[in-house]
Amino acid sequence: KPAKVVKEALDKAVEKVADLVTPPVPGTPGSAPAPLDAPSEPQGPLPRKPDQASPQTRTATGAETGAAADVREQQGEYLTTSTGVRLYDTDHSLKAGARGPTLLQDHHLREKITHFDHERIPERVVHARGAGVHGVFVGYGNATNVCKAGFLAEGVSTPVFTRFSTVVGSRGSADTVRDTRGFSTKFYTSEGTFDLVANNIPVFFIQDGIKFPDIIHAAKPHPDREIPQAQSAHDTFWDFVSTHTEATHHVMWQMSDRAVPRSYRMMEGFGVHTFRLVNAEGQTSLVKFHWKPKLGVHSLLWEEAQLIAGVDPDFHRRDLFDAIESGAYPQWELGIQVFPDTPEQTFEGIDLLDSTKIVPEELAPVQPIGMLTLNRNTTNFFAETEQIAFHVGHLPPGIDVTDDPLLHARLFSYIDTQLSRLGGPNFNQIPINRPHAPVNDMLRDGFHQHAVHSGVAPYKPNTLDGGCPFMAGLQTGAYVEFPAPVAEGVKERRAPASFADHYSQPRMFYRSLTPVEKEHLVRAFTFELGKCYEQAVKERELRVLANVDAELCALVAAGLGLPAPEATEPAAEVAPSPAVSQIGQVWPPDGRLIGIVVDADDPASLDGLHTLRQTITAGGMVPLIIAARGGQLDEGLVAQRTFLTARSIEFDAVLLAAAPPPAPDAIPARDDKAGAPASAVDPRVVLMVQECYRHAKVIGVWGTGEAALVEAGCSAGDLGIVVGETPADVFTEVQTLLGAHRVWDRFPATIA
Ligand code: HDE
Repeated sequence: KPAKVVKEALDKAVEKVADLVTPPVPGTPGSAPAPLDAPSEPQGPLPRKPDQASPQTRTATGAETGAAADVREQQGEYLTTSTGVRLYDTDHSLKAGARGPTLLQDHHLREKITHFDHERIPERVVHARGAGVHGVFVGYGNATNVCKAGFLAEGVSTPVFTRFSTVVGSRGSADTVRDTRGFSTKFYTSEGTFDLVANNIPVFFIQDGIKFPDIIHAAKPHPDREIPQAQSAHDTFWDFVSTHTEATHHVMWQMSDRAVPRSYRMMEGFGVHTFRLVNAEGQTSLVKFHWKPKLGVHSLLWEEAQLIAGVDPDFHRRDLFDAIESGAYPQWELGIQVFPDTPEQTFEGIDLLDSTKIVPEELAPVQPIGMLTLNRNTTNFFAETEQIAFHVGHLPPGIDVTDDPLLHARLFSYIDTQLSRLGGPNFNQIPINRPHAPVNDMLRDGFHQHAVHSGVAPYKPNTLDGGCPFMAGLQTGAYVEFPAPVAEGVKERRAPASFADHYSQPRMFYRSLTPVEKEHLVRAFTFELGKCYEQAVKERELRVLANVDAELCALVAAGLGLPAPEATEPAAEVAPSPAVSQIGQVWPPDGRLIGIVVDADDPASLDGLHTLRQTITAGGMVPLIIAARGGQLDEGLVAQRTFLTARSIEFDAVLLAAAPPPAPDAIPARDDKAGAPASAVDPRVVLMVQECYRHAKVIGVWGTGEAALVEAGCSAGDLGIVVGETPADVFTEVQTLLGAHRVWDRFPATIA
């Protein structure tokens, strides 16, 4: 009898499972809707894209783990649980009947939700918003006389990962806010990892790392209601920097165009601190690291940056990924300024341990020593960009630190922060962080230990593991700290006297800018201080600016409607450093976006566009056709943007092949009832021309396009407007003008 009961129960269960496994007929009661285009058969993995291989990596034991072990394909044959059990349904919880309660027994439900609940990790306390990509660094070989690091030798190619970031905002904040940008590069060298954790501004807010929490607390949103996000235009920031005057030099750079880059690809990078290099003979030099972009240094205008923050908050991230996807690999030369390693550690009177000072390039030229090419996008943002962990202490033999007190706090901070961000001490075992040099450490256990360490003696000295591992020496590649003499004195909390000059270099910076750059700087100060509520804060910052430069102070004061105070410190004369200015050179227009406005209903506006597109692409730029509607316009010509999706801020130059009439989805720009004639041109095209003009962008016109120009209040004779008969003629001149980035002369000269 019992056997019969069991058999009946089993049969019932099998029947039920069979019911569940047989997919219900779509459309019948209780069935899920038929999936759209979902594959009905299990599929093998899709062929991996060439860029999907993870870096060649090794575990902490030194065992190699290749791409195959680390990259998990989404398109496996069957969906499984995390323990590899195949699943027959992931859309319905296990319930007591179709309308009954959910059963606690449902392991798949609980595993899926629990994992989801824990998907987020703490964001970086600073530099939370970033974008990272892979690349390669090739040494020129000319640095071997000052540095023995193998990756700098001629032709040596080293895989790298570079992460660009803003400092203040959260992970989801906009890319184009006014802020310093991070520029961190991990070199996976064969002698161990080298991290160059740099910024796009060559100086820092503070001279001693103990002040870092203060400046960051001041810059972050106000603690009571957490606003503003990713901005320095608020009282706490200006309260701090106006009372902590060593920040002045950094603030000058941050109020300049440097803080609103056009693209990550068009930024310089600076190691900020002075490092010590050691060559094969044991001789040392002091150096500052620089990244010089092949595309030049270019910025947005403040109004553009603000518009982009709303229209396309991912502007920089998208720009970087699109460029790499299209094969336009951004490049930078790594350069060094080299100074003799003297006991004073100064150069031409500039204290090399003071991170608020630069050494002007006119005094110590930047010598290129290798080339960085970023050529591969990430496969998984979280696994790579989010989990990468940089550390200024990751140095290969040949690169050593100096006694810069800012650098020393960083040597502590970066490892400490990863403990909470990446959940334990084994973060260097995460694939993106794994060194490419063999690892043979005696670090054991801890959260997320991936290595299965063999042996019984993870200590030294030992006999039980045969004394392994052994110590290297200078000849066998050991990292030996340079025995630099330690400064004499007593223990004290005090800065050297040479750190006290807070105004000469800010003055040098201001006086090195062109009039239009000075004007942008004045406007930035006026904007940011204008956003402050506390009168005392504004007045105090004006007193700081009075010590920098009287003209600067007077202009900002005028904008704020406050009296300009007198300087309280004697102003030493300084020689300008033209190298800090961004204007005046001609750069390749590679990677620039060219918008072309056409009339979808006027075939004449498409004449010559095939050839024009080819010319633009061949010149390394990206043509984007803008029309009233999307889709095919002509054989091989597609509108990539519509008047609804396009905004001027996306383009470096705009070409008008037509003056399209208002499309049905346009909101009328004028009130016809007031008697004004309705615009003959789509108002969004008119706005695009007006914004391009205001933002000093080149505008090219042919065919009926001139009517759009006129409707926008511009005319053919205006600066930087190229009118011609054919697209080819017009574009040749547009391309030449793009070399200067903007039509700078369009800005009224209000400063000498
Ligand atoms: Fe950082 N900084 N920093 N910093 N920093 C971090 O480390 C810190 C400083 C920079 O893309 C944190 O992993 C202190 C100067 C970049 O992942 C943290 C001090 C420069 C990045 C930290 C400084 C930088 C960071 C947060 C004063 C330019 C992004 C997350 C002594 C040369 C790295 C992390 C990435 C990130 C601390 C000053 C650049 C908290 C204490 C100067 C580019 O450890």
